[in-house]
Amino acid sequence: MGRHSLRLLAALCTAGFMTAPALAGDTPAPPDAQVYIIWPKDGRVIPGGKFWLRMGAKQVGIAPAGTKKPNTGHHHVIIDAELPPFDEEIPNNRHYRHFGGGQTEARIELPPGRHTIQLLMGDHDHIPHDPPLYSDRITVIVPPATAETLPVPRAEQSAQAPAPRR
Ligand SMILES: [Cu+2]
Repeated sequence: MGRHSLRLLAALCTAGFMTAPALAGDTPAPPDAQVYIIWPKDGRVIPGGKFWLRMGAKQVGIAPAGTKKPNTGHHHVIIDAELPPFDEEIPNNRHYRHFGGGQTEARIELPPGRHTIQLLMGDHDHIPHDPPLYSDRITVIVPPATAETLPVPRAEQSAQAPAPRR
């Protein structure tokens, strides 16, 4: 749903024309809670495309999936995709990754190109909170593979080559 239709819906609800649909899950978000990407920074160029994503949360605790504890949730990373519906379980595929173990950092590998990254917190059932807790969406750039970013650089290969016989 676009921003415009949301606004229209909000106006209609305020006017009392209809009942508000479920736009979020049933788990309340703690007041002033915040979810944010610590690293990488927006616009970062990442040669090789492999990096540790560092996930931050303020005023909300991290708990493994399945643990029903007030004011907690677990991280999800959304890669090259939109925010999902807020009143359903967060999808689980290559665009939506769950960190149900309560992880706050994760190894990510991206192919060359521009990619968007965003965090969304989910409750014990993987459903976003009310209101949903998500980070800004950032963009990272993975440059095309070069000699420097290949697994075994040329310099190292020649260093490993057998020494010439005397
Ligand atoms: Cu989840």
